Amino acid sequence: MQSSNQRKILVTCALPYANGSIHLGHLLEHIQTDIWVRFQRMRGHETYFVCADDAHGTPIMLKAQELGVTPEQMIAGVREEHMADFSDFFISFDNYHTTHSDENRAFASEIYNKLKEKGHIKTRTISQLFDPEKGMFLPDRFVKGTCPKCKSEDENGDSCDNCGATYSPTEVINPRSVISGATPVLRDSEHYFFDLPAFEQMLKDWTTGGSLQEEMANKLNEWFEQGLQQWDISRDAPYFGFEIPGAPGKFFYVWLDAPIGYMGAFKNLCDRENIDFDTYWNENSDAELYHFIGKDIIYFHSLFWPAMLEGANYRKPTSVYAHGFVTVNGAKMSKSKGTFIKGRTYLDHLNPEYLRYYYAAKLTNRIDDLDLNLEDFAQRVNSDLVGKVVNIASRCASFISKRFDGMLSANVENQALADEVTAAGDKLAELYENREFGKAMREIMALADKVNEYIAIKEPWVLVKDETKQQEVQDVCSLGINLFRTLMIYLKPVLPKLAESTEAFLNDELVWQGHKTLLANHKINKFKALMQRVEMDKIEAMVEASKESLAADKAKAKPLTGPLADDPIAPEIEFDDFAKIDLRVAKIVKADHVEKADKLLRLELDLGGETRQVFAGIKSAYQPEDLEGKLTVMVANLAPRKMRFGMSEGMVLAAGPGGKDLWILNPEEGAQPGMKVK
Ligand code: NOT
Ligand code: ZN
Repeated sequence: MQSSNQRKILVTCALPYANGSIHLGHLLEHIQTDIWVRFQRMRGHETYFVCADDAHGTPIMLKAQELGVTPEQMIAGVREEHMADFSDFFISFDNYHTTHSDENRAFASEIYNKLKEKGHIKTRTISQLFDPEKGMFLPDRFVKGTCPKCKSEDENGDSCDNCGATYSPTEVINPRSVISGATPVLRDSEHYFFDLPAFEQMLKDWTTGGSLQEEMANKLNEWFEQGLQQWDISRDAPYFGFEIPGAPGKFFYVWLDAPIGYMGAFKNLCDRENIDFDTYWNENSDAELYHFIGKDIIYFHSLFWPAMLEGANYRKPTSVYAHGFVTVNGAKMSKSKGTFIKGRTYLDHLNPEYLRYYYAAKLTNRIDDLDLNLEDFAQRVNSDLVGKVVNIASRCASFISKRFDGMLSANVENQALADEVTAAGDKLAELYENREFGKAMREIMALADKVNEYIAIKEPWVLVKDETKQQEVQDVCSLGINLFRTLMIYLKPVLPKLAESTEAFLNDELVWQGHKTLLANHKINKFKALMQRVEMDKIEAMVEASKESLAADKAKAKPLTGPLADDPIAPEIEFDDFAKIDLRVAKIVKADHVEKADKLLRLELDLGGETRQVFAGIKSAYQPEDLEGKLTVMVANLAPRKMRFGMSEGMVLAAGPGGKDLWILNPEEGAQPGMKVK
């Protein structure tokens, strides 16, 4: 739809780091933004939505090293995973790029060069902790030691969890490098700084002139009062990022090229789809630019970023919209409680639209935290979506298809009710526009209540028994279906998938303007169940799985190094799991070939009185006669397994990659069959 009041809107979400999975905290932001974007698109505005992985920095470099892959390999894999997660939550990006891209390198260099030309880049030598073993400067979070204030041991390099003090890593007593354990030394290096204070007046004007959230404007005023500081934008090699033009061995700090990544992601889209980049980014652009972010990164988006843009002659954001953090069941997301839930784990158990709706129902346009209470979540989704909205359709649909061949009536049975539901459109649009999604959801559910009441009073299931009331049945149910349709138009930004199924059912595309009209003399399709109820046991299974998936991750982070690096250690187990395994010394009393088996030998093992038969895959390395009489180690309490050749009653332990290189474990003489191996 093209009209004179069509807006041009570019929207971004914060860029997730390329070294971890998407979790329900990220998803609050992506869902919030996606709802807003889908709403704008439905209203006919030219709206682009871009995001990217934030791919640079020390933690990403180190994580890749730990995994024994290049950072490029790691970030490519993570980006694939992130894109799949977002797409399964119906986040409708026009582009999902990476900050490690040619576009981003070009913009970062260009912006830096412009700032430098204008004298906004300063250099200064600073002294920082350096890991002499690893040969690198240590970011604060990679230093640990004793708190200089309260003397608590093993505290962070920049703050103490015990007494809450903050300090510089150089003040830490007995500091050590988290990476190598070495004692860091102080070392000088020249750093590049962005002259933020030079932009103070511009930032003040931007703060008061724009449409910033009140809390954000207050926060900015606090920062202005404390005085703006120069910002250190360089890091020394080794660093995974972009080298600073004209400064060999110096790299842009990840936070410099992260926001520029918004431009890089959009440029990549522009090149692909022939969109004019400058329309959105030049100094005098009349397009709108919005960044949706979490409250923890306001400083970067409301100070550094507008100042960098101004200094490099680009437009500044129209606004920056911050949200609070997600808590689960009233507490910080916790790995041990299983409430640190990854997007993928959620998807393995639950419908993504439940979460989209629940977040929408609780979102305001303020920076408050949002609690995902899992019982309330189930209850809310079941009562609102299944019990109210979808219920309208399921109560009316079968009468229309069975009695009236799927035809909706030409009459409007209750004009006042129809008008009320239609009239809500303007107010709902305003609420969506202002990101008051919770209020919008409450309005919509109040309308759904009214429609349900109407149907309950009319009782079409009673009317239908009276042959003279058939027209009324058709009229009542048609109005019910029509108002369900209007409500689904209103809900489409939140529930795109349910809206799609509704479109198929109604034979009608749900467009925003459609809320002003009703379908008359219109044929609909057979009703199929549109949404299942949330089941509490699925939620419990998700929480359980979240405990597991994190344990597995912990083990993944500790692969072997050296020649066996391609044979990673299995996920971590608890001591209790280990204690379940009963290892015993066993004597091989007999060994034979097994007919038709290429890998197996049949062993008879003496466990100090008891004899077991075990089929072992060691034929490539041993002749049966060489084994007889030897001691080895077996898992004595493994449940017997029926194999093609007979029962296998345990397992013998062997080491090696396989083939000829395979050795059964061989306790020294003196060990007795049946002894426990500890
Ligand atoms: N990766 C960052 C984070 O906190 C967000 C970067 C957003 C982009 O997860 N930047 N800016 N400014
Ligand atoms: Zn302390």
